[in-house]
Amino acid sequence: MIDPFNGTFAVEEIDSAIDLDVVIIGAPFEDEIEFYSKGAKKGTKNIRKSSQFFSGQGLSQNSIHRLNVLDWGDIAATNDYEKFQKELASKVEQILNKKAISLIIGGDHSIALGTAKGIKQSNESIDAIIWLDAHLDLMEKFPETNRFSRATVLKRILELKIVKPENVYIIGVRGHNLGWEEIEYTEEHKIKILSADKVANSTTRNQFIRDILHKHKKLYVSLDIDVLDPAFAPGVSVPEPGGITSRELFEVIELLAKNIICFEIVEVNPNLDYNNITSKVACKAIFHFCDFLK
Ligand SMILES: [Mn+2]
Repeated sequence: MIDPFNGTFAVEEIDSAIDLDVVIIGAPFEDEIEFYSKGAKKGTKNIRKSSQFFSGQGLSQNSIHRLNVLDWGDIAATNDYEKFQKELASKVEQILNKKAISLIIGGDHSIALGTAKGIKQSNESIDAIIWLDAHLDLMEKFPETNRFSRATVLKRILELKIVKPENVYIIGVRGHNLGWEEIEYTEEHKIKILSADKVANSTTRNQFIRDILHKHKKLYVSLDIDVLDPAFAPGVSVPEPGGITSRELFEVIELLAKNIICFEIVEVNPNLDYNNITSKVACKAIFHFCDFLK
């Protein structure tokens, strides 16, 4: 058994569980691509460990301690991407079929394809994908001939057709690590973008979120922690200056929380971190989500 995320109970199965609010799954996978600094698969364990640093009780009446949250442990470590995705998809499917929220702790962003397959396999459906990320992750291939990597994962998810591209919202993007083909793709397919500079304007940000909530009930939120400025989250493989603040991220999560049925946090890389600050901000994102989901 693992040491569970603070405020949750470790379990080996969820079949007998009732009245679940949230089930956590650890997804400690990273690709073998040399372009990226290694370490993202250690994020899972480090985030759980860092959660012990906090009480978990926020200023509101609600908290993770007042919800029924289980920690279902980790997907078994493997370098086989197909196998990993299958296992993750099966767990996400089982959680959603029990009407609980799936909360996945990565891992690099390529795990999201497994999450999306799990949503597709389940009896649940989503109305929109919210992609919080410094990057668009919409390359056809990257690097070189690789169709399956953290830089192509949103493109592969869209091929599953769980939502139309116009129901994808990317928040916090900025240059200069974008591909021109990705930008063209967002324009052609009417993907909605709230760039990092626009997130900083609270009126613009709140209007963007209100529009999402007006149109869509059930959301899949994929949080690449590199959406934050490297000053707030230095432990990421592809740091991108000019990012959003922790406070802005928490406000976005707070507003979306009640509509989220699947939430994932990826790209925390403990090898590149300082004093676990990136793992800690990921923990706070989880605590905030729990404070506001009811
Ligand atoms: Mn990403």
